[in-house]
Amino acid sequence: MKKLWKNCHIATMQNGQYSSIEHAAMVTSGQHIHWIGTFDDVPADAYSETIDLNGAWVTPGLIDCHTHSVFGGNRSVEFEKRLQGVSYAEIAASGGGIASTVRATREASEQQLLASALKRVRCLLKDGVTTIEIKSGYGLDYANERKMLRVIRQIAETLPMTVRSTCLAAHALPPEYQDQSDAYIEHICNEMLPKLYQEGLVDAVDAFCEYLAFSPAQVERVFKTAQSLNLPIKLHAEQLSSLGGSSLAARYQALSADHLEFMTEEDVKAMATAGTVAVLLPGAFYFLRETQYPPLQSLQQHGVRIALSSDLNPGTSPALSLRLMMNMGSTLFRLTPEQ
Ligand code: DI6
Ligand code: FE
Repeated sequence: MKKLWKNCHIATMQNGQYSSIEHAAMVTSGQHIHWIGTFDDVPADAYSETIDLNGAWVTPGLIDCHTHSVFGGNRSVEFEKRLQGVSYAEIAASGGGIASTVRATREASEQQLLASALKRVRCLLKDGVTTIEIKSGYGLDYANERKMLRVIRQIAETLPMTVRSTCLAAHALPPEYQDQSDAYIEHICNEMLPKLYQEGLVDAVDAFCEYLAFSPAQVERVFKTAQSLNLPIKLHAEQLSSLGGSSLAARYQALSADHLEFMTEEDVKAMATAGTVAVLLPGAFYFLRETQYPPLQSLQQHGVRIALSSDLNPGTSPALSLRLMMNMGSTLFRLTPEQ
């Protein structure tokens, strides 16, 4: 049976030009769009239902390809500290930052994590997101990474969205491995990742390549393991310093390298050649009051494809709207609305 949706604006992208249909209407049957046009031209037919959209916009479903939507606790205290001049790196060095969310996430039950994550993901869904990627990375041991990944699978079963899970066990050093980062990487590669993959909980692998997290050599170990499991990879790279993580990601044919404020021209060329997508995260840029801009001109000159994402997380981007990220992509990064 066909349904008629009326009283909306419809976003169009014909011939690469963005435009809209005003006073629009849409006819659907099942999951398919059957007809789109102005209300005056609606084909005469028997409609099982007429839905008034009250002037809403109809757009393609948005994709949020980088989120940390599952976590325990919150980091409001750190927000206050940062306003007093303490940096993200200093907070991390004193046991706060990711480590504080790890403590809260380990303490939380699967049910508690699911309940709090669903609230956040529902916000994104209401904002137009129909596909979401969610990372682990606040468990940092087998049981707690597994707990997070299981919650991600449950989100997929609960909400009418496409949900992809990414294992980010190499996000930070867990307290059990203090001063033994190589040993933790070995543990990820030999134990955690293969097991979690075999349990069907992992769709992709990510890591945090940064001076306060893991080195390119350590990340490469994780990439090799991912490759041996045939899992796609992505990387947090060049967010706070330039380590060449994005070039490394490109060498491993990564789906994307994300953040990229401190990337070099060489990194840009490597990503262009590999077809690795540049995921820019204006929420984290804004929230950290970053002053180093990702090299947009260079990315565009070399034809690197660019995506925007929320990076939804409690520390550097407590953002629940991808539309706001689009706005920030324009106001902060000078992307045109069409781009
Ligand atoms: N970069 C980020 O922006 C998030 N993780 C990462 O590697 C921040 C995660 C956090 O601070 O909790
Ligand atoms: Fe992130």
